Parts: sequence; C-alpha cells; structure tokens
Amino acid sequence: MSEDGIPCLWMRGGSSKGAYFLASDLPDEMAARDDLLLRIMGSPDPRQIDGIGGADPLTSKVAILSPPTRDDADVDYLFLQVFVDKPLVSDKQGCGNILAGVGPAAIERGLVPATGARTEVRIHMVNTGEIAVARIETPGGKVNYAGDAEIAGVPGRHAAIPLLFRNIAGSMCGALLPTGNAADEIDGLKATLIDNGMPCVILRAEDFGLTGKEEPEALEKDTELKKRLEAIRLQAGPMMALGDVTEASVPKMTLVSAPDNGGSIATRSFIPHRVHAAIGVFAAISVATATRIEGSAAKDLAVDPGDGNYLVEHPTGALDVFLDIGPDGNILGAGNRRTARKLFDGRVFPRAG
Ligand code: NQM
Repeated sequence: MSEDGIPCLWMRGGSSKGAYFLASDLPDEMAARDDLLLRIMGSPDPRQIDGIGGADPLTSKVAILSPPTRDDADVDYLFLQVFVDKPLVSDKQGCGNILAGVGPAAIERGLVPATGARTEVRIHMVNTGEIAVARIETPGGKVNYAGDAEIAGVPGRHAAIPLLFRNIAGSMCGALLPTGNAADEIDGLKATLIDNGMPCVILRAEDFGLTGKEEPEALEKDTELKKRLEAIRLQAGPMMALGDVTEASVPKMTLVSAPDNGGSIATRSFIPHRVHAAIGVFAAISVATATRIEGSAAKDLAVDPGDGNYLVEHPTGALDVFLDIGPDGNILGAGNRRTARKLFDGRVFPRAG
C-alpha cells in the first residue's frame, strides 16, 4: 500500500499538529503500523528531516479514526505519540489538542454525517475509554474552519470547537488521586499525583528555586532540573499505577506557581522531557482540578475563579478550562474550547522500510 502513498489529513488540532488517518488505511497489526508511522514521521531523528513530523513532540502526533465500537459514540479515536528521536510510538496517553481535529476529520472523511449548521460528534477516546463531545460548525454540510475564536499559542482566529468531557477522573491511573493522597513526598519535595484526563505530577516551581515564569528555552537548557524531574517521574510512575514509565510519555511533569496575569494558576509543563510551548488540554484540566484539592501542591498558589471558569496560565498565554462542580464539591465534568484547521489532504509516502 505504501508505494502509492497512504491517504492522510494533516491538521492542526488546538495547539498541536498531526496526521489523521483512517484505521482501514493502515496495517491492522500494531508492530507493522507503528513501524510505518515512524517512517512517515521521519523518526527517530531529532530533525525528522526525512518525514512529515515537525521535530517537536507537539507536531509528531497521529490520530487514527474508525467507526465507533460503542453505542454512545459516533467515531473511535486512537491517539499515538510518535517520539521524535527514539524509535517509539506510544498509545499510553490521550491528547486533547489533537482531539479538536477529530470531529472535523471524521466529517471530512465521511465517517460521521453533517447534521445541519452544527454537528455534534461523540468521540470515543480509545486510549482512555472515555467519551468527548465536540461541536463542529457544518453550514451546508461542510466543515467550516473560519471564525472568531482565539486560543493561546495559535495565531489568528478560527471557528470555535467546544469540547465537553464527563467522568475523565482516573483516565489512565484508575483514580483521580492514584495514591489516595492530596500530596506525596518524592525526593523530599511535595508532589501531587493526579489524573483528571491526563496523568500529571504537580510540583511547586519554588521548590526547585524557580519562579515558574521562566521561558521554555531556559528550562530546556537546565539539565540539572531535567535530571531531577526525570528521577521524580520514574518514581511517580509505579505510584500512579502506570508501571515502569521509562519509555512512556506520561506522567507529565508540571511546575506550578502563583498566577500573574489574572489567571487561576501558572504552569510550565514537561511532556515529559521537552517543555510544552503551552499546556495540554487534559493536563490543564488536571492542574485546575488540583487547585481545588486541600493539601495539594497547587491549592495554596491558586486563585479560585469562583464560577468554575479556570484560566491555566502557560508560557504563551492561558488555556481556559471549565469545571462543572457539583453541590458537594465533586467535579462532574469538564470543558474546553479549541479550534482546528485542515492544512493538507493528500497521500503520504513513508521512507522505505
Ligand atoms: O494534555 C501534549 C498537547 C499535549 C497533550 C502532551 C494534550 C492534553 O498539548 O490533552 O493535548 O502533553 O504531550 O497536544
């Protein structure tokens, strides 16, 4: 199949970019599929020069779409992180940014019919077994990408794609707080191990002698900091029921500090080795959730918006997170507004195997 190229939609989803495929266009067998995706992206190579990956974890992502395997969904979405400089493809995390492109891609590919001016797409996120509902503008039965919504980290304005989630707590760790504690101590530091859609380790920037407002480039160069974070991450993995995470892209490591731009909390995220230019959608939901938990590493630094509309500050702005909080303080659901854009539709030619 690969001599003639493989049908591929290249899309921006939120503040990430990736290749969207139909499962029926890829090998069924996992090892063959992953090997093909590495050759498509140009991995392993820090520059991904012989592939379509953008030499950054945020632009080396894959979405695989297929008909739904559940009655309460319209489409199945499997997310794969293709490592840039290692021959690794991981399904051990979801991605809320690439998720933003799934509704449009499913409609573009005819997997989901447009239903009037707006189409609600129920997406089964195969990685975590949970459902997201995306609302896509489809005037005249076609996806509309143009609009007025702005998201941090992406130039210009585009059609808003509201995303809603229910029951995402413990998505990969089985429980919101997998150790049962609001905070644990790892290497002498207070760490909140949490999973509200994304396994995250939340640490206070000040405990590393940082302000938490450093530019990503400065943090990238801080090899001592990266070494300490990796040591903490490898201990946190088994504590979070994730097992040995040496070759996994989770948990994400997030340094938090007090907000300074009118937001709820400030973040610097390691995903898990490179510093995120912004923050992941589910990571931001997990951090916002941590700000509500008494005794967590985030609680005392955060400003509670009072109405459930959190602004999670990051290096290029802030990500809005809505938390639906029940009368007993329980989090019933979460939401976020993203945008997405079709960049290229064609056939991709992998490096020969
Ligand atoms: O947390 C990057 C991204 C992500 C993940 C990463 C994401 C999420 O921003 O939901 O979207 O954390 O590896 O694309």
